[in-house]
Amino acid sequence: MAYQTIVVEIEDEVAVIRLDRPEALNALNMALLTELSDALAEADRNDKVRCIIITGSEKAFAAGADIREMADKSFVDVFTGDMFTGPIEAIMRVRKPIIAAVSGYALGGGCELAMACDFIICAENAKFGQPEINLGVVAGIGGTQRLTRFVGKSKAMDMNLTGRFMDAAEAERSGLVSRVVPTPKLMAEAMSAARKIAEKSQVTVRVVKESVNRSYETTLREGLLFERRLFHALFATEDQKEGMAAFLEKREPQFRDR
Ligand code: CO8
Repeated sequence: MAYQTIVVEIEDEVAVIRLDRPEALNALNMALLTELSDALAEADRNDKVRCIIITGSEKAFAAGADIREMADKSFVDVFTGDMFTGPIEAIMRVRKPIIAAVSGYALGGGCELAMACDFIICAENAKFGQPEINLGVVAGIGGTQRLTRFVGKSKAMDMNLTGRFMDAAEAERSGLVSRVVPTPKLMAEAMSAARKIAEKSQVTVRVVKESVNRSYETTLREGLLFERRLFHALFATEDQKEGMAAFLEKREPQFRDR
């Protein structure tokens, strides 16, 4: 499918979705968010895709929601239109793993988009922030909620109240990102992580994603029960037999996703 604001490439069973509005530092306008939702749904359906990467340019992952597009909207416009709800829910519906590969600015909705992915790998030049307060608004898709869970209350308050940016080293120290890599190596590292995931049993991959995500939605006791039952259930798969047999026979497993 031809898109105007994103570029999608599939390589080695990995769909790379690149945000592509360089003139606005990949600001998230409705056209981009709609195309991103469509591309994610398409990648989720495509049997040849086993992992997804969302990335931007070297200068910007995304500098936030498009301020030009939002500036003149009224409360009624954004409330009745339920602004941004559809696209962000479309991301949450994707069952395949999504890696955010972040270089440069990930601000406002850009930081929130990265946090809505399953994990973030960032380049040394990355800068994360929730500067909505400078515009007279508040974060709208997770900047006060997901960020608080990732980095704790103190840093989330600091970032949302002062609008300051967090650099890559602080983001890694605080648990916002899983790894920081040299800027020129960002895509190679993200692809390597995605390829590793693509080699695993896709049944197990989905179970991992569901189980980790469940930890955000439930109590520890319920989450542990959910995890244990999924662990038990995986003994019904051929891939569990293959994985354990391969270990004992000292060979690489040949998973068949069943
Ligand atoms: N929206 C629209 N255009 C933008 C945005 C944006 N968020 N960010 C940058 N641009 C445009 C600039 O207007 C400029 O365009 P032009 O050349 O036509 O004037 C171009 O991109 C380049 O930007 P700068 O000249 O400002 O580049 P600098 O390198 O000087 O500065 C910064 C880079 C620091 C990133 C700066 O552009 C900036 O502060 N941008 C705004 C960051 C921001 O406030 N983000 C939060 C937006 S609000 C938001 O995200 C609400 C989230 C709610 C839910 C979202 C769901 C998706």
